[in-house]
Amino acid sequence: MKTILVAAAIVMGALIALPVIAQEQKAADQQMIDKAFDGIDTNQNGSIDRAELGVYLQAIVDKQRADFDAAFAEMDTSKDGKIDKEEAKANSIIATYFDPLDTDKDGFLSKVEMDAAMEAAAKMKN
Ligand SMILES: [Ca+2]
Ligand SMILES: [Ca+2]
Repeated sequence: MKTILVAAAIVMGALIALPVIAQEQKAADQQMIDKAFDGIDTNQNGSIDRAELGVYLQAIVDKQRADFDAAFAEMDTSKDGKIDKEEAKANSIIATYFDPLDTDKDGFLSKVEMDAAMEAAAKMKN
């Protein structure tokens, strides 16, 4: 189980970390931070409450999911909705952790298996 979680975290990182880091670097620009703050502070009262933060974090999760879906679709070159070992070769990390991620051992990584890996990795961060 622990191996699966570690593999999941690494795969997650491979799929979504790079764009997120790029965004954080851009956010270093003060203007971007102000803009982001205003974007989160939807009622424009100068502070961010729990509900506003919740909406913002949900948007990040949704974005990550969209990125994940896009990454999955890109890897699935045969468009059969699952990643086989040949397709996994496009990402050396996923290729390396293919077996632990293939929890039902059918020789394919389904979206459900990749989703489970993503959720396990998200939980591990908390
Ligand atoms: Ca496929
Ligand atoms: Ca499988």
